[in-house]
Amino acid sequence: MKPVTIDLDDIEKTAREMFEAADLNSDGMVTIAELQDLTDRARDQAIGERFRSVDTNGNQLIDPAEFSAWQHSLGALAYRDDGSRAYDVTHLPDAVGVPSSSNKKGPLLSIVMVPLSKITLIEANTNYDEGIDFREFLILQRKEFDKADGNSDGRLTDQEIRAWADGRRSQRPDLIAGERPSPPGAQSRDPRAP
Ligand SMILES: [Ca+2]
Ligand SMILES: [Ca+2]
Ligand SMILES: [Ca+2]
Repeated sequence: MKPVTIDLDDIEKTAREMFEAADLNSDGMVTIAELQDLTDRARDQAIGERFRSVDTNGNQLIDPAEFSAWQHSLGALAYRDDGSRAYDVTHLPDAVGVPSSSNKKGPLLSIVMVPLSKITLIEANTNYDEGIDFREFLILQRKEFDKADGNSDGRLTDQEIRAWADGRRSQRPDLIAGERPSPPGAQSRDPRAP
């Protein structure tokens, strides 16, 4: 079986999907307000789902019997076996990650690609305007790709990605860059360059 590798086309295609998912008004720019909207929608959806699960007869009201039944179920389920809270709305997604519908490359892309969050937006917004365009987002993703591409052949193998992720976890960026040193604060490539 051919091993799965990631190339820049995969990064660009997936970055495009993430960007379009966050660009709610499709104007080619992702703003903080749009990311906040996405978080709000996720929260509203979670609350809506919770409400519907309690409102068992679906009349849009929670009557005392339904409330009591819900509390009862909470008693049994409030804590999972591992002690974590089963009902926790604090872990809602606040970033757009690699689409879960991605093909078999998805798991590797998820390791190497940066989710589109408010922090990402600030980091990628190199011209300090109201948001990031796709080019700015792609430059950020390519930086990560280049860091992970230890042998600089334009393809990421499973091993390269995992080695890079391990290095990132252990806070040893000097080991990640491999043969090609890239000092902190190195300039990103000029997008206007040929
Ligand atoms: Ca927009
Ligand atoms: Ca910008
Ligand atoms: Ca490589």
